[in-house]
Amino acid sequence: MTTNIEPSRDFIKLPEMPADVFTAPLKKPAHLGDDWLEPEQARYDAQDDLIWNELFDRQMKVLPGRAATAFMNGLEKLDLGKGGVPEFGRLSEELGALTGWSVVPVPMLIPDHVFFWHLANRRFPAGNFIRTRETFDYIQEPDVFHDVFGHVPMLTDPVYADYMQEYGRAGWKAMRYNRLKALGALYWYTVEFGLMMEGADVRAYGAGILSGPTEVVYAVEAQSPNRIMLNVDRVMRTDYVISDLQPTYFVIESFEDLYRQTVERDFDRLYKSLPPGFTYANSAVIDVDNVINRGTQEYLLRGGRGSGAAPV
Ligand code: HBI
Ligand code: FE
Repeated sequence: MTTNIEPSRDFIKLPEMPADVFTAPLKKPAHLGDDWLEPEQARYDAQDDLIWNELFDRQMKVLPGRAATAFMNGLEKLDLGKGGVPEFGRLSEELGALTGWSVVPVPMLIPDHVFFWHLANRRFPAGNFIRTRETFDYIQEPDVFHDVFGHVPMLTDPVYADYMQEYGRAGWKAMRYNRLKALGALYWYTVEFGLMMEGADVRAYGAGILSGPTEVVYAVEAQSPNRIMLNVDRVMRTDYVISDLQPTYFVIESFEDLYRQTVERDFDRLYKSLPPGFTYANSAVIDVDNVINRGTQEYLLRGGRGSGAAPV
């Protein structure tokens, strides 16, 4: 059964969630409204700022030559290395002048429809906390370092900025067809774990890659993973793991190409023909793929995370 509520085309109002759309149950803290926004950014102390600075320095040792030029330029434009956790007000002002995006604080993972709605309005929801020393290397929930260091520099690129907004606008349709997992795969393989060509080189632009020390090197240089040219239709049928290095990365030619592939896609047609689950395993290489490197999958065959296998 489907209900007939459609969001207004401009997404000014938070779209109502039809009762027959299944989403993960998240408990909203009592002090927040329907937009899930914190009234103000958390205050960070000297210890927190030190954690930010150490995380920043660690990334700068591995990013040059591996991160996309757009990302490195974004870091510089926004001056994210000037010490400590950035203040969202300043960040939003600078980002706003460049591409019209802002950065807004949220307490934790927020519901999909609220997340999409903020993106559709060029607001990037960022975690209102920073990891501790105990969780320095691996955290489950996206903190301010992942969200701001990983995602925000990319939003200084005008075409990428438009892609993110289109992604948010596309969310509503995916929910109505109950195909959120498929659209989530697109986010995963682009915004979080995307690679791109720069001349003859492969570089990383995905925030999940760029905000940690290990996956940057693995994604760009290791023999294990497949690297396949991105095809939106194929990617939305591909399973993904969230707790280990990726068996496959998808590579774009340019942000223009990514934007065009997404806005030109007839999502109604796609969702109608898409089975509820995923068709392709995350390590699969299929007939239609334009393969750049076929991976050995050695890292995962040796047991992956926790096995002591080297990310080669
Ligand atoms: N909430 N804070 C936060 N950050 C996210 O990246 C996020 C979210 N809620 C939902 C969500 N992402 C997913 O809908 C997308 O990853 C597809
Ligand atoms: Fe992220």
